[in-house]
Amino acid sequence: MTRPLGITVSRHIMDSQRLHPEATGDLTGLLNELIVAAKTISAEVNMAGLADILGMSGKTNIQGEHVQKLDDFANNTIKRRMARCGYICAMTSEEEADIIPVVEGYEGKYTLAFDPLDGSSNIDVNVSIGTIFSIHRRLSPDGGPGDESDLLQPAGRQVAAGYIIYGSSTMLVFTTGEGVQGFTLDPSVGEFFLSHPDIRIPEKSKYLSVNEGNYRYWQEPVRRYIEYLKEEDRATGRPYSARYIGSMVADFHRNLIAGGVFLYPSDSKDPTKPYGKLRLLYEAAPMAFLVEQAGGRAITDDGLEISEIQPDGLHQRVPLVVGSRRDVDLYQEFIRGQR
Ligand code: P6P
Repeated sequence: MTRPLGITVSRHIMDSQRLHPEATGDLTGLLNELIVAAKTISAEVNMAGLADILGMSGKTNIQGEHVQKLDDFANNTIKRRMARCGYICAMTSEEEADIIPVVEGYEGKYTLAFDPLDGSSNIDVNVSIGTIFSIHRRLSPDGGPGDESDLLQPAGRQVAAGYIIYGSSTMLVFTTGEGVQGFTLDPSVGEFFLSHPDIRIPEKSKYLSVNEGNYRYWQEPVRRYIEYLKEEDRATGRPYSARYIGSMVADFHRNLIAGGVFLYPSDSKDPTKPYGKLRLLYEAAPMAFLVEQAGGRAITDDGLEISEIQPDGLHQRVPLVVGSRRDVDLYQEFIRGQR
């Protein structure tokens, strides 16, 4: 039996580009370079359990977190490939304190923010982890190196965003503003094939995704919202089921496909992190673009649209409530005192 002709991600991107005669092909080129990096990381992640790559590299990143060897590998893979791709003028990574310049003479018209391996604390326990990326059009004049102002742009101005999840299979999920497409890697041929066209997140869900270990540290409306979702009321599909892996890409992906609301609220647990743990530029912003393109919603725990926040730092943290639109709308009623 001949294998059905799958649509590769490169073919999908080219088909999308053909719909935009004004396109120069630079975004296509950027995405294709990112995809090569993703395949390289996927191969390494899948070997992690076998090779002696597990364990700490003995370094800590800007967040003060132990950097595992796979974190280093993923960060360097993306940084080295993208610094010479010719499509970006500046980068920022969760693993690097400062802006990452591109190779002189290779400056392009986009910027890249990325979390090379989110959820890396789960590497050693074989839980799905992921790479997250966010792309903006530079604001500074074309030509020459970009600067922080090119990176510090609101999520609503993203040109593209997505993630690669290294799980039971490796998937690439991304948007360029025309819906959300999902591709699954066939490692036997090294190609991503379209497996989840036009992903839509269920408008209302039955899954709650939050670390309730922080319950005592949350604002009172957050606690009341969580308690509401756990009450029994069959008419409104309650109680919700709890699903929390502690790897945002994995939690987000499950919610995107099956529906759900994910929260990482601000908490009083760590005075140095009053706004929770997640970063805006390369975690909340790309997930906000994706979820909105799939029909969902993303706000802070004060009810501000993630897409409208003007970033004030490369590693700024924001509280996040993201997922099925009606679940996030309901949260906003609690935080506005309407419930
Ligand atoms: P907690 C992983 O380290 C991460 O940044 C996200 O991927 C994940 O959602 C979150 O932290 C989990 O944090 O405090 O619940 O363990």
